[in-house]
Amino acid sequence: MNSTTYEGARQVFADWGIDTEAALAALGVIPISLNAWQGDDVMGFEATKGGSTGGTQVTGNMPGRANTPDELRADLDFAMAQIPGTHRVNLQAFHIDTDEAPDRDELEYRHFSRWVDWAKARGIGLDFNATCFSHPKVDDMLTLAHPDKSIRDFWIEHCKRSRAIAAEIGRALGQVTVNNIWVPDGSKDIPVDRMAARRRLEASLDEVFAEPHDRAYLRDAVEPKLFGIGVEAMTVGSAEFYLGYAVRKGILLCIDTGHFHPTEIVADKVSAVLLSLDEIMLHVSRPMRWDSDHVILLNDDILMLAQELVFAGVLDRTRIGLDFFDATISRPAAWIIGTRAMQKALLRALLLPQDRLKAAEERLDYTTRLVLTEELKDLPFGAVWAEYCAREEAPVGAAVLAEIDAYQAKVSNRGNTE
Ligand code: RNT
Ligand code: ZN
Repeated sequence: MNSTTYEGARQVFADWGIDTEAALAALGVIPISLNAWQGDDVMGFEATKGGSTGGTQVTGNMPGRANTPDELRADLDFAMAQIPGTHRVNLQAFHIDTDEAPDRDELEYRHFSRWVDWAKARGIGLDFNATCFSHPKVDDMLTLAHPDKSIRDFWIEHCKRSRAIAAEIGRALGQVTVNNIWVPDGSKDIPVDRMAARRRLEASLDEVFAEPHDRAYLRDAVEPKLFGIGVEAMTVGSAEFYLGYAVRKGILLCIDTGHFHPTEIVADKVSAVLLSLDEIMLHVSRPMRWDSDHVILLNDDILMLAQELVFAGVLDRTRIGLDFFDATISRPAAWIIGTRAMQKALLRALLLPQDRLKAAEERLDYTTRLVLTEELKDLPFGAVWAEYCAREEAPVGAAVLAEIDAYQAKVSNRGNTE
């Protein structure tokens, strides 16, 4: 049997007791939330763009950055056409689409209604993020935990409005929108009153989350981080801070795979936190030596994470989003590579003989477990992926590159303004 064809591969998997059709059906209903900010180099569309500061850093100068919401939507349309399945788009509050010039504490739903029209026309969901960086009121890397009440109040108002806007987006689309909050707050050098800073962040968040919204349309998420440039000594919103906070409040923890010590295995955290939380959000990223936000690849970290989601049976409690930004390559290519890598990892996990592996582990037969996991690496996953892409009218192999090259040629006269 020729396993380079789908029929051949289907038989190979069937011999292992695996139904490739069931795997494809499962993969087909997993939406991935594409991080819109990959398309505009995390700059947004506000009247004054300060560039990306406050803990996010984009490098590279490939022509073709999206300088307007229309350009960003066109790029997302192109990228999504190269990605099999139906996905979502994750917006930042600075991705406003309006002729007005609202500050972050003045944002309203109407500043985003064109995004909703676009999403509705495509039948896709949207997610949302408060944007607590790249703004003059990020003072000394402090926002919600700033000692000055007027600065805290500004960001509290921004985060409240983000939640309200996300809830209204969800209502307009008839489905859940996640509003995620990440703040850069921390200290470059060793602080002497960590407790005070953490109490301020907690009190600010309590105000942000005071207003109830319909869970059918809004889910709240909070995103911890280990450290950032300029906050090397302490991040106020650390992993422990937000895990406790999310458990107490019954909200989502947003696990960014770049926000831990480089030797930590993020896949290991999924089962640990989902015993205490209903749902999690993921920002799948690729840290290289630090939280560098490289485009995700089909590497061991992603494979292990996808396998955890599948084997732990928590796909329905996990909202998968991406978080990377690279301006050294075609920006839509980054979404295409990254999203497809996540999907390929999920497909591989869905094509594994889960029951057999778990049974070996349960009887402490680690020899079998290791022989199987290594032998399974040779299964013809690629043929099943190619079949999925063909059915979804998405390209595979060199055709992906041809699509990207043709699109990049069209947008390269845009110029990266500012
Ligand atoms: C920063 C966080 C945050 C941002 C985006 C742009 O370290 O990961 O999620 O990357 O909001
Ligand atoms: Zn993130």
